[in-house]
Amino acid sequence: MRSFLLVATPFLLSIASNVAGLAIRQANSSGTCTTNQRKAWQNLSDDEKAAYIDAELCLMGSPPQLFDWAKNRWDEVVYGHVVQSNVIHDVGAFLPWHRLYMRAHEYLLQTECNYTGAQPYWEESLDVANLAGSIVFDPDTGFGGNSNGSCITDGPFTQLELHITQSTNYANYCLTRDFNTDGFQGATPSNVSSCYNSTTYEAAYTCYKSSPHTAGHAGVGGTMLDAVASPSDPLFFLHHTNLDRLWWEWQLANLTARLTDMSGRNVPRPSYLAQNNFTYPGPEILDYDGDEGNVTTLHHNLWMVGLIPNATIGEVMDLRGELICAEYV
Ligand SMILES: [Cu+2]
Repeated sequence: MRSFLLVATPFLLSIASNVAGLAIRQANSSGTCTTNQRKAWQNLSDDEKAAYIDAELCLMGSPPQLFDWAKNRWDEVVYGHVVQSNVIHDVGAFLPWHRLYMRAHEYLLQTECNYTGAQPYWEESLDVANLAGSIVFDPDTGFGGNSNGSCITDGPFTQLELHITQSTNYANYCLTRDFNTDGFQGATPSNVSSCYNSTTYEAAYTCYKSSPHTAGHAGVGGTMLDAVASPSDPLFFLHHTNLDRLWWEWQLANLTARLTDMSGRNVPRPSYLAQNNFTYPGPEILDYDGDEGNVTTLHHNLWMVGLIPNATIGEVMDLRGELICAEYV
């Protein structure tokens, strides 16, 4: 058993050693890169859904590339979130970090698993009235359904073996879900539109985080409710891509100002750290976050743990930039 104590070495190495990964940037002359046409899961054809699920299974079945302890590529994807859970939530970088993490996942599907589509999203507000009836849980075309806290028993991920928890990367456990209809209510259109009406980034990210973001985690429950290891449930990526879409819609409402509107803390509130048993982030990460103090700026570094090259918040602010290169359709 090994814990995840961060040391400066992997962080620095992951900055320096990713020259090959630069292909992720798709330079274009028009300044509007929209190669990744991200659709709602509800609007995918059965063939498109199957291609996405197959690519996820491919990642889960692929050998690791970064860490000697990892059993497969999925472990490494999950680890990227686990290892810095105490500095990517309840902070200004919350939305930008997860935007880049969604791109990392999408990019690995495309480059390592022959996936030709883009990252889909879960339009959760459509399912508030009937969470269990959502098409995303279809065992034949989707992610499998509720399991009331036990191992899921239907769908393509029933055999998924998970290895990483908050305290170890050598666990062996299963994917669980435990639906909570009340917990899902933060995804209602009225909650989403009250976040949309926020006038500053700080108000917006706080609102999106506490309403629609919490709704997806709490509504699905089980693994998704784990603040650290929730990316273990492949549905995480549809949920967070939807959240990213909401942030982008908010940016679009005043794009001139909001392509550069960044703020918030770099260190979560003590109450948030305590509530999740998170340690106070150490200098091995705070010294390299790119900001002078405890205020998040466009210079803030987003650490991708070697999955893809690191980037700054400034580089992910425009969804149509050469790094994310996406459009929500
Ligand atoms: Cu997260």
